[in-house]
Amino acid sequence: MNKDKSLSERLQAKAVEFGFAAAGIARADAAPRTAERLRQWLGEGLHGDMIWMEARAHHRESPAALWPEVKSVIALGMSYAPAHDPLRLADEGEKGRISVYAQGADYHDVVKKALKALARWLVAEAEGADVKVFVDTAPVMEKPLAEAAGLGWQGKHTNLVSREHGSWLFLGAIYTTLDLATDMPGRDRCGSCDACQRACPTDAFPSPYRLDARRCISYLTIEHAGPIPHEFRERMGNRIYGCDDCLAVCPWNKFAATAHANRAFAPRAELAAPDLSDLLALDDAGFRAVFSGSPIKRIGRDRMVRNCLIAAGNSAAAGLVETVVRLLDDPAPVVRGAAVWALGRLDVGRWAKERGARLASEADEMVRSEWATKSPSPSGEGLGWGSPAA
Ligand code: B12
Ligand code: SF4
Ligand code: SF4
Repeated sequence: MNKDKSLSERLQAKAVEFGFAAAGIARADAAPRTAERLRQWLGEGLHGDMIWMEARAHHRESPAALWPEVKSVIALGMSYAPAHDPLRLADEGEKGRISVYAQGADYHDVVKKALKALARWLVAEAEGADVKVFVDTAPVMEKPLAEAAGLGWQGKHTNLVSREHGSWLFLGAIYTTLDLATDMPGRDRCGSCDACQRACPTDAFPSPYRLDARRCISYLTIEHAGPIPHEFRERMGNRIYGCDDCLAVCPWNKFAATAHANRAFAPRAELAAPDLSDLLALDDAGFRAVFSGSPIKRIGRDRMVRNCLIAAGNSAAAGLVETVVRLLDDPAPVVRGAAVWALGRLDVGRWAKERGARLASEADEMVRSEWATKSPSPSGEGLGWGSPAA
């Protein structure tokens, strides 16, 4: 069949007009190993409690399983390349670190709007075309499809890396019934590099190209609802929403010009380097006011305050003690539990005093178990942890 090459070319030029930094086209069946790898990942339980990954796994496995009429996939990338080093706040314990991707506008909204505009253009150009647009939340494997469409390759950190935009692309996809001219797939250019594997603070890669989400700080701070497992608390440092470490160390980022970044993702002043003390003071209404229009709003106030309490426990900031003590009375058990841990790290004497006053009246089993676990101070001079308190 003689495919309309000029339509593919015009489509890619139009994508740039709508704010995308990268666009490519693949046949809908161009990523055949994806289904098996997804099944293996889910089978090993590496998705933790993201049960929504299992729920429509059969649709996720391939574009045709979701939509049998699909012929081509248009993969799109929108750049959020940061102007500053994403790791620059690592040693500023009283600040919370929000992942670069979440410091500006919600990418779901920005990318979806641009995808819809591009899809409308395509339908107007090619009579009879049918289209569906996806970003993030649909049962679509965006990374292998983007690789198949030539946007880059899935690096050892499992995200898509682009020669031009490094690790800083949001992905989206348009499925269409059109049989479009395709691009060459991306080629793996990781070589012998293992910078991302070494950078991970929680050893979340069982092997290159595979992520154990249950160990990933992005999962723990965003997707995981209960208490943060003890094993990861210290290693979270001051990361309170997502994590950039494996992305930030990738050598291909040096080609990522911030000029291509969509301005909607520029950091909002209050999210670039927030004070933990401000975030710990948020109630539900305050949380909604600060995080409206941001992807962070999805996790809700309790999970955010839980994350900030872990960061407070790692901060060695005596000035946070009174705020932490106030949160021992929070209505949400997950907040009270994290406050117990934070206090034990910040002030062992105060922790012992508060424990005496509160343990007897604490009804929640999980919070009781936090009081029963001794907490170390950041200097290592605490009571030692892991064994029941005397
Ligand atoms: C679930 C999910 C998560 C989970 C799990 C991440 C993961 N790696 O699967 C958690 C919550 C941890 C997460 C974290 C992040 N996420 Co996320 N996430 C998703 C989501 C919704 C699905 C991903 C998925 O299908 N995972 C299932 C696994 C099995 O698929 P996979 O990662 O592609 O696995 C492949 C490899 O393991 C490979 N493989 C397996 N074995 C082998 C062996 C060899 C030799 C080789 C070569 C390959 C190979 O094959 C698998 C299939 O392709 C996508 C959106 C979407 N709908 O696609 C966003 C998405 C992947 N996330 C995104 C982002 C930005 C992030 C974070 C950077 C956010 C942050 N800063 O905190 C981190 C990065 C953490 C990391 N290192 O991956 C972007 C990535 C953009 C890009 N350039 O790639 C996406 C595409 C969202 C978007 N629309 O832009 N995420
Ligand atoms: S996002 Fe952070 S915790 Fe997750 S794999 Fe990358 S470096 Fe590790
Ligand atoms: S840091 Fe190195 S190994 Fe990891 S994705 Fe980038 S090039 Fe590949």
